[in-house]
Amino acid sequence: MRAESELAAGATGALPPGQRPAKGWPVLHYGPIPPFDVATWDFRIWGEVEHPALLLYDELRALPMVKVLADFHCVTRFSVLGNEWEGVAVRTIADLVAPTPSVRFAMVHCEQGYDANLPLDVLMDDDVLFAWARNGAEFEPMHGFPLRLIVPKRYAWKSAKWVRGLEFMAEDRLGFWEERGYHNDADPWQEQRYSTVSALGRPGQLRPRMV
Ligand SMILES: Nc1nc2c(c(=O)[nH]1)N[C@H]1C(S)=C(S)[C@@H](COP(=O)(O)O)O[C@H]1N2
Ligand SMILES: [Mo]
Repeated sequence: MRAESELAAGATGALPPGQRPAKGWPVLHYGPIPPFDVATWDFRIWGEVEHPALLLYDELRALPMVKVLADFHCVTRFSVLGNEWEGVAVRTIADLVAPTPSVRFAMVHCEQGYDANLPLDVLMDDDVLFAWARNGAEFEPMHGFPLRLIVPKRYAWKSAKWVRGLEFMAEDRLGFWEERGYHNDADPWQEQRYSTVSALGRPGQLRPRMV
């Protein structure tokens, strides 16, 4: 297990442009909260890999655990600073399946068809993890239990909740919000919020729904 301090650089404590600190930890997603059944849940890893894998819940939780201290920035302008995430490093998952040299992108697949795409180098960053707990407490269902991706250096729609699959890909494909006008790269420090500007000269109107 890696020491927390080694990974503390994932949190800058600073606000990217146009962001404000949230009160608490807001809940934001499209659609209903999916039910979780430990008996039927699994996590599938496939695509351009040598050894496709299927992890059951207990198998996931038996993998080596990491903690990452990192900030969280939603495109709707709230940020949650200084979270201690707990879960499994993406590297650990990748080592199970051995991605082929052709892999340059990945898609994270979630319950109910939500998905999000990332370049391989972004996914493999040291502060990216598949998480199940924050600040010492397992997520409530609304925050993505039993498993969500955390990508601290990208807007939080890439931090997909209720993950059920990871697909390694040679070519890029757009995920759920990327198809609906959000920026493919989504770097909050560069304010890469939307891929298009509307005729009114304002950013696109698509917004996640607050529940
Ligand atoms: N499966 C799924 N994951 C999702 C979303 C979603 O609609 N469905 N919304 C994203 C968005 S836009 C944000 S800001 C974060 C919010 O996470 P939180 O509710 O834990 O704060 O979840 C992301 N992950
Ligand atoms: Mo978001």
